[in-house]
Amino acid sequence: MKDLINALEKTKIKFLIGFTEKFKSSGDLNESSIEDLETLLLSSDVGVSASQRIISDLRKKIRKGALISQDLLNIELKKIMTEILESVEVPLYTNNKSPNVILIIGANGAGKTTTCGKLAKLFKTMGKSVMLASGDTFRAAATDQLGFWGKKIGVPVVSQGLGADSASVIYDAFTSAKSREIDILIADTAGRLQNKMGLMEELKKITRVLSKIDNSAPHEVLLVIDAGVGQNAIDQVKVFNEMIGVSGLVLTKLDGSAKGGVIFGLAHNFKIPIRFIGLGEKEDQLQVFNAKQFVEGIFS
Ligand SMILES: Nc1nc2c(ncn2[C@@H]2O[C@H](COP(=O)(O)OP(=O)(O)OP(=O)(O)O)[C@@H](O)[C@H]2O)c(=O)[nH]1
Ligand SMILES: [Mg+2]
Repeated sequence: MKDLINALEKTKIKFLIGFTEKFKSSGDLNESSIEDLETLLLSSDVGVSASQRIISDLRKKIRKGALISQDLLNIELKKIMTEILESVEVPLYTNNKSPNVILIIGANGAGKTTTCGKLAKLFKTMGKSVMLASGDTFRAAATDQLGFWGKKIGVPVVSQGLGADSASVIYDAFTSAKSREIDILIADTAGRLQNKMGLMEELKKITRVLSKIDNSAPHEVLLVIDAGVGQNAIDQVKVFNEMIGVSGLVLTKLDGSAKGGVIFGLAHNFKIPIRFIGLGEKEDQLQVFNAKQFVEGIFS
């Protein structure tokens, strides 16, 4: 919880501190302070529709014009915001397939490779056997980067040379993981934004090839999103979900970003489970998403 509170510091300053100051000056919850709150939600990257939902839920709960304490208001706000996030608090379930295949996708620099390493660590700690597949054959250092994580965590990494066919690397990893009875195969992919259609075609090919071996694979398509991109996160989810299909989200780099409020927009707009959150660069700085703790983190 301490890690989460620290990571959410900037998001909190932007939202809660601003809100407390504004409320103090107006004293009661009237039309103008409700507008202030809505503006603050918008400037905290919560997004239009999620902000409107929060405000309308709040209006229902508190009789307009009623003088209420800041504490009471915070309690109601926390409840509403927790409800939004709870609708997407669905932990990643791994079945007893051997292997479960988790495909990691996302935009350039979102934190995919780092998340692969952190996830490997998380599953290993749970007693699962893990294999990593380096499906990013586009960037020279990508395989080295994943290899570094594999060594650090102590899990095998399947890779081929630069320019190799990404789908064939992941296909090979799948057959190898199957024969070695590995529990979890985590496949990294490239994230080049400059060639969006090329990337989407490559990702589609990967899912096609995987489903040939096992028609339920990939068992999870995890879209990694950098919280720092703010509202742009909404577009990223839309595009990847339409083109590939996304079963879970990872929101990274919450530490050091003041735009963590975007999580409410993601939850409200898509209802796609948020599986994990990234709170730093280190191997143990990935947490299973917990709605209550997240909101506590902002309000603490
Ligand atoms: N502070 C912080 N940094 C992170 C987090 N996750 C990843 N990073 C950093 O973000 C940078 C990019 O991470 P990568 O994992 O290489 O991102 P990627 O999506 O694989 O990037 P490409 O493969 O180039 O598309 C690295 O410097 C990571 O250490 C996080 O949760 N917090
Ligand atoms: Mg990468």
